[in-house]
Amino acid sequence: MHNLSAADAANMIKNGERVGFSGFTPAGSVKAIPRALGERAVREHAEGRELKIGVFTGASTGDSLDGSLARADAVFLRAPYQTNKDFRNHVNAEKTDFFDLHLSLMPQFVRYGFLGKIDWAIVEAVSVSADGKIVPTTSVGTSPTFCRMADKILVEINDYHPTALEGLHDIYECDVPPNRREIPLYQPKERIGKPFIHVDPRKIVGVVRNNAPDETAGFTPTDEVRNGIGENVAEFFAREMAEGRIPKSFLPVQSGVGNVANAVLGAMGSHAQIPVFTMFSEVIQDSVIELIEQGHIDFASGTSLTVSKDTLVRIYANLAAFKKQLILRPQEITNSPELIRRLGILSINTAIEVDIYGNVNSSHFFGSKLMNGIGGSGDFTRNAYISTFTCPSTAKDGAISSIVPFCSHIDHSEHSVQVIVTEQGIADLRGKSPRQRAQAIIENCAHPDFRPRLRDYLKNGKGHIPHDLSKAFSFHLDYLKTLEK
Ligand code: 0RQ
Repeated sequence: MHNLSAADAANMIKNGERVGFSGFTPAGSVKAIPRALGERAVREHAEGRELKIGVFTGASTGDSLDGSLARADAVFLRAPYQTNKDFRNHVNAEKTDFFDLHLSLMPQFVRYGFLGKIDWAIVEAVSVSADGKIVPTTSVGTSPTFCRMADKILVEINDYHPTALEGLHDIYECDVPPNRREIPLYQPKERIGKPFIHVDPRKIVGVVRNNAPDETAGFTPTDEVRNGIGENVAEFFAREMAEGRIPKSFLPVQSGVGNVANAVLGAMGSHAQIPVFTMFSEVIQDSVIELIEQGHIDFASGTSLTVSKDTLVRIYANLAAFKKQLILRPQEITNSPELIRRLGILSINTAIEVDIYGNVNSSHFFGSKLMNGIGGSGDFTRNAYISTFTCPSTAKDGAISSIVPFCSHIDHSEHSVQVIVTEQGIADLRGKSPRQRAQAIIENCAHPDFRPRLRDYLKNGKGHIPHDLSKAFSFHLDYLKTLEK
């Protein structure tokens, strides 16, 4: 295999090319090559030559990729989910085009040709063999499909991760309609694919070596509000089980990313009535590993191991045992609507805001500013056995209600969202009309300070969904006015 420096590899990429990078929130994202590409773009731009590429990934990547390329103004288009501050600012300043999509769709969008020709796949791996077997590091994401569809492949071997990771991954790709069949997975623990990505070795243009750890953000220590949300979620699922709507053996759980999601999972694990459970999720966060260590989770299926450095050290110290309880798959499998329905997943995702009729905004502030994106929340919400959304009842130190008359952006509609949980309580929306839903959300989930105003809104609205369009965004507009002062 041809060894290259990161700069040599970056020099091969031409202006206007489309690149599929490994990486998922941001585990397993390539680092050295995109950083070198960013540095090259700065030089090229200084000399008046354009260097901008199309960036496609599994989900969010680290600062070496999204941050470096945004700061170098080296991206003409990106999809899907991102979490980088500089990249987000770049998108919100309209300096680059970005579109978001359900993460399960990413591999098939590439396979169906919806994103144009993919020129390069650049993937992080622990090993690559002469016959083209690539063993990924801490995530799978869309890498198998990028590698198959791209003309050329660059592999970034990362020595920070042990080669003993081989065997952690289960690589399976779906076929193209009309030949597509069911995904033959009937239990989260089953294996259906290969432990490596198998490519035509003639497509591998070179190998770059690196040893930088994943650029995973840490968690802020949990607080009373997040713990309250967690306890309410755990209480809700325990009650559902006690009342016979969830089987006594429980059902597999999906949990989103971020501080709230981490706290919620911790509370699920410590609830006395919730039995040992399995995760069928996309992201495996710190709390999942802690619950495996404590015996509350027996198995976790995901597409990324998004854990802090300390947690990764613990996993690697005990890797043989963890490999029996963890599996990493492509995101079209972890987030597959077919599998989410079949396995009966209990989904827990995080909202930025929720409206009184049950629509959820997970991705934009005040209708216009991108935060991270929808991620896999839509894949799970639309297809879950029970779909729940959590958020604190207020944001910005209590200055704005997270429960609003009408969401300023809608990612998940009232037709898919079943349960809302804040630190105030639980609103079970199943089987309720719009007015009944509004009452449940206002009385159980809204912060007491905002309830009178929400009650007035509902009282004055008319029709099947009682909206008053003149006041639908009044909460947002009032908050924005306070910022102008
Ligand atoms: O901003 O730090 O500048 O004040 O939003 O809020 O409380 O740290 O929440 O880390 O749990 O992230 C939805 C963003 C929550 C995340 C979101 C401001 C708030 C703060 C973050 P500041 P917290 P978390 C999994 C599946 C995508 C959908 C999903 C996310 C910042 O969970 O990206 O779950 N989800 N996908 O102040 C104004 C409001 C606000 C607000 C919060 N109502 N108005 N600002 N904030 N509510 C992901 C994948 O699939 C990969």
